[in-house]
Amino acid sequence: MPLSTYTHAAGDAVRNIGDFASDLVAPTIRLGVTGLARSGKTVFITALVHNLIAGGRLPFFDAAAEGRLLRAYLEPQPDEIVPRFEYEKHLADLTGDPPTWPDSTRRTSQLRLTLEYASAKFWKRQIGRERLHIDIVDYPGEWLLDLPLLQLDYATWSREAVTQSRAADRKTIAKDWLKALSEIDANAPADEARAATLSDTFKSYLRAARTDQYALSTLPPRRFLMPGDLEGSPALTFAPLDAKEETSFARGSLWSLMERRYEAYKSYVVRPFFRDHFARLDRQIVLIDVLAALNGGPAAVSDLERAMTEILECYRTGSNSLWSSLFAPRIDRIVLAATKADHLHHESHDRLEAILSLLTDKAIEKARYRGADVKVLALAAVRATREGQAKRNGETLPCIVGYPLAGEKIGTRTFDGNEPFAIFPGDLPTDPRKALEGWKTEDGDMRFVRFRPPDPKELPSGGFAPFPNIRLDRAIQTLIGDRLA
Ligand SMILES: Nc1nc2c(ncn2[C@@H]2O[C@H](COP(=O)(O)OP(=O)(O)O)[C@@H](O)[C@H]2O)c(=O)[nH]1
Ligand SMILES: [Mg+2]
Repeated sequence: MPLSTYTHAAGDAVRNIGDFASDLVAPTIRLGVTGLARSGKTVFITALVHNLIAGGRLPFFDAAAEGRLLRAYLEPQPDEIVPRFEYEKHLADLTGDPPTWPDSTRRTSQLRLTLEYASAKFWKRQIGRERLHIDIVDYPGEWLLDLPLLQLDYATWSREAVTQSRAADRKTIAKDWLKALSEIDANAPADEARAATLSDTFKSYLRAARTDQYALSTLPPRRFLMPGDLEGSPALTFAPLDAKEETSFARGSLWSLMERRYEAYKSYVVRPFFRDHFARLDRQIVLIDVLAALNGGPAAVSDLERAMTEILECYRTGSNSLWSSLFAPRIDRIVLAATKADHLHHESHDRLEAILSLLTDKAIEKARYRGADVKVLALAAVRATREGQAKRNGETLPCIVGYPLAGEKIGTRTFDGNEPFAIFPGDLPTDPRKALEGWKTEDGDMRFVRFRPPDPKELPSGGFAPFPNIRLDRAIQTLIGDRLA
């Protein structure tokens, strides 16, 4: 048996027996990092690992603050067939000259970080060091939205999908799809080319329905828009059909081909993801780009709210939950984090947290009730701005200073990525309900230009220490702090 498999299995066994670390087998914690596309997963993982390995300043992470975190290093991950999270490459991007944000990724990946620490109990007596493996699993939040499919058969899913595409607000974007659908006889003999064309038309409609990254919530299957390594495989080449009055379909009909593929999608794509990845997680952080949604207006906010409710539904672990009969999830701590808080002045960070709390209120109540601890935070894994003061109309106002990315616009000005600019982000409303109803300041949309990552050469540390961040340490403390106590 390869050593990594051995340590993994042994780690699990140890956890079951009790917290019992020895030099031979270290316990393992599986930490899930998820969120919708562009929410900041890659940047978060890179910053977290960099801070722990390079000894970043993490005052609210007890083990680090108390000097008990002795060493952190990467080790080969236990799951041989999951791609490795490309930490070195992402870090090289962020610390390059000029620094750039890492490429976007659309699949799951994994990284094992090992911590050596002294437990608080023994620290004063200076005895022993213990180890903890942290297996960090990065996966698209969109995939969680497929969970309800496991309970739907093809006929039911088809009916719902077709009804949805006929809804008033979808009619225009669904025009081509509805036309193609009306020309199809579900009982006609199966034809590969026709199945493929129909599936493509359906996917084009889904893509169009996604006005931007947030309008996702009612459009499964999610892999259609985020296929990862499965692009083009039969399990992803299906579409709903209109059964009309029909209730039975011939073997060899288009309907039965589509039905088979839909079932294959559930069995070979959705179910294994939940069973092999999701159900094995111990702790979870869900990253949420609340500011982008606020910037997109009330429709974007309510889409985000709906998507978050569906995502959080997956973490309900009680006996009545949607899927406790299918798997036995064991996540007992969840952090919901509003990312990119460095776009705001620090006075607004608590307000951002309040907005996220409100947005996820009902879903959190359910999760709490079911036994998981949930904490809401605003954070910036990599702080791309610094705070300053600037004069405007004779008044001194708090502002943030950063380098807007090349091509970003403020008013009539287009940036080239090399000039710093002071921005008045405006305060978030004190009443979070106001923010959800739509929030505009006198500066209109200029609050959320995207910034370049900070230039290591300009940091006080000269680039040798990890990037500055906002509340990253609190996230780490909540996610793993108790395991280092
Ligand atoms: N200012 C700022 N921007 C961030 C931060 N984290 C992510 N971003 C921005 O969000 C984009 C998407 O982040 P990424 O980690 O690739 O998202 P993912 O798709 O969830 O992995 C990045 O390219 C950055 O522009 C942060 O902490 N601060
Ligand atoms: Mg990513």
